[in-house]
Amino acid sequence: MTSSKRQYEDFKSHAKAYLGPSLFILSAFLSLLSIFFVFSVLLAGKETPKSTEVGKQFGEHGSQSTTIKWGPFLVPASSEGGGMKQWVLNNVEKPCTDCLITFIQAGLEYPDGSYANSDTDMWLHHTVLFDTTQPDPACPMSNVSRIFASGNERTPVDLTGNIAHKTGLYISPATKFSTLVELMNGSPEAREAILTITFEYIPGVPVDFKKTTMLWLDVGGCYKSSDVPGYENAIFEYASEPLVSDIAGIIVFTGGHLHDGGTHVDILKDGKLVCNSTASYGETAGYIDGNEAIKGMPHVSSMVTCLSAGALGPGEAVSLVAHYDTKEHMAMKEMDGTISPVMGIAMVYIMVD
Ligand SMILES: [Cu+2]
Repeated sequence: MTSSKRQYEDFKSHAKAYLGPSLFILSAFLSLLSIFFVFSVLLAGKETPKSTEVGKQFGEHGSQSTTIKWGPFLVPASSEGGGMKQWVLNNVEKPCTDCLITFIQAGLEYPDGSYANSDTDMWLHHTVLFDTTQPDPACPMSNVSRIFASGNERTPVDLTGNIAHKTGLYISPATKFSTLVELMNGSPEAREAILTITFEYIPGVPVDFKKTTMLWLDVGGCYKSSDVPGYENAIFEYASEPLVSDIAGIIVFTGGHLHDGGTHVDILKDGKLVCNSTASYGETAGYIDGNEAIKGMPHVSSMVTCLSAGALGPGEAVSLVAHYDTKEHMAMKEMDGTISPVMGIAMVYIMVD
């Protein structure tokens, strides 16, 4: 194994080592949610001025599109901690207040504004947006609510189904946001990167609009990490526990998150498929690896999302099955050559009746 290969493969193992002790202290509370608490002291970066323009949908309701940038974050060299680092920014700027957020998409760029991705060895490994004033609907013991997340595939979340659904996430004057950022740098030098999140929103709540909530499904469950073992040259799957709804509404958006090696996430209602969220690899140049050790390796570049997955009533359960085929798609590896842990997550956004 070359040293650059070793450095590259060290990313995941280092992340685990980095997380391990703190997570141990917090006993079994091993979800991304827990990372929020553990690293809440690791404040870093500053917000840069946001730009706002007229939104692409619901212009008649005064919709606005705004991109908030956080950073720059100095992401360490690959030789220092595998190039992986996490930050949590507390009480960050909200895109709007007393408004409905209808669209969210994360991105990553360098300080000069150019695109950052795996072709230049800079990963938006994960970001999670929290409302710290609400309990999590999928995880009632938690007093912060996950409202959006993205991996490096940067899935756009359009809650309106291209204006088919008059809905959004309501942001009250009291709502407080926090942002978790986890970046990965494969370069031998520390480099800066900036997280971007683009929001579209409507001021207020127009009379014919309804509010949306989100259920987070995770093969790791509510109080455990989604990082579960991966296997080489194998077909395997992980299922989440069913999550029973206590609300009535319509699933207006859902889609999955997998790591390399994943093929699709089945999202189910009472055991019946409502969304087949398929992974695509290497669709654009940014998702073709530029690291010498694995140059040309395609990474997950998008997940199919479902913009209308039917009604959900009280007592009905949603769940997911994450499918992997590491014969078909190469998975990331640890330093010892074993396959890195994998994830299976889906966000299920429900327009509440
Ligand atoms: Cu992930």
